[in-house]
Amino acid sequence: MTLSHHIIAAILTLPLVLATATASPTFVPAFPNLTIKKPVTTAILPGTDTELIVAQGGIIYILPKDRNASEAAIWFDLTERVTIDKDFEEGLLGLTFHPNYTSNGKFYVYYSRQDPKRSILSEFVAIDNKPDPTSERHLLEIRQPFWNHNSGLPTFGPDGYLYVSTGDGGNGNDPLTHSQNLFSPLGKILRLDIDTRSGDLPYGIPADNPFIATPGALAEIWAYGMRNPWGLHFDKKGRLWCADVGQAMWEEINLITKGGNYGWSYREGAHDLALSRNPPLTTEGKDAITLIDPVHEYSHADGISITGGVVYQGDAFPELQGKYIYGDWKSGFVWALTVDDDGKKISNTILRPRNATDDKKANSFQPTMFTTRPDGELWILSWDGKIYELAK
Ligand SMILES: [Ca+2]
Ligand SMILES: [Ca+2]
Repeated sequence: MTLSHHIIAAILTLPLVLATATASPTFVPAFPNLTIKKPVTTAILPGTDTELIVAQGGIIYILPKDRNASEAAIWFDLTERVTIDKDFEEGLLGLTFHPNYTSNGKFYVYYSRQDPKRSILSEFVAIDNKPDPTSERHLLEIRQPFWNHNSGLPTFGPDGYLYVSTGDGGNGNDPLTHSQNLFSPLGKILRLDIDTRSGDLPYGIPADNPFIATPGALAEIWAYGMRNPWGLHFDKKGRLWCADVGQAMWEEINLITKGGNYGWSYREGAHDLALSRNPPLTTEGKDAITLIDPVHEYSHADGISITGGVVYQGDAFPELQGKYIYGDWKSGFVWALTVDDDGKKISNTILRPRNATDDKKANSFQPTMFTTRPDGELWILSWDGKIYELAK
């Protein structure tokens, strides 16, 4: 073999080496015998190694330790309070724990009620890690004009404030133009100080909320122009990620900044929405509105409804470290997005290919949420009630 043969051999070998180094993980059922109907999210019970899993119908279960378990114990049954007209998008949609839960026992849920149709953000208190059903304190009751786009998934920021996304109220194309309206709590990310009170409110308004001095604007608003955020996640760097479900064309991922306008329903993704019912966009002068484009978008060639994710910080898959893992509820695609510290997209790679066909029965994998478990690895919840994890 000559030197040039060696070089050719080395070149031929190179792609194989690279392929090995970047091999995608596989997605395997983590609890083969367990089905949790419409899982929405998981949460770690602070101060313990217990994990909870939220079912959209209104029950919070304890995730079994036994991977062969076929049943999960109930931690909190909210079905008497969670009332559902359309179970596709209504129900129990969020759970998060107070940063000082281990001393005050407080936790927060977001759920649907009817007559009138509304979304409720409530505080409960757990005593010795057992929820006290008499402890409910309503923080927000947001009227919902339509059954869809209720968003949810409250989460605490590193600043100790509670963030909750609300969705535009529903129907299609934001018919009531809630998202751009600073008088409306819909189509927003709200930020509350649940440890204080402002006036008669059951919570406080953080002094640095962006619209606190804007006449008529809701002081709770942190960011606006959202459609139906599904997944609100603070990463270890303190960045707030928000996946926003699109209308008919584009699915998007945003990095949320204070006071930011994320475009809906002037724009879907980074594209003007022809059916926008908003007044003409003012782009100059003191009333100029600046719309913030998503960090990343994908078209409906690749899916139909984004499922927001988390930045991976685990050890088992070093190649995923620092990447935002997310997917599409319908197509079953899962991707890993790399964004630099300035919020600029570097790459977006496929971790799991699309489902083989559009037949839902044949393709049961439909991610509803990506969550982080106590060991830093991921759960991937699926609409079929199964919980998946990554495997090599
Ligand atoms: Ca709604
Ligand atoms: Ca947007």
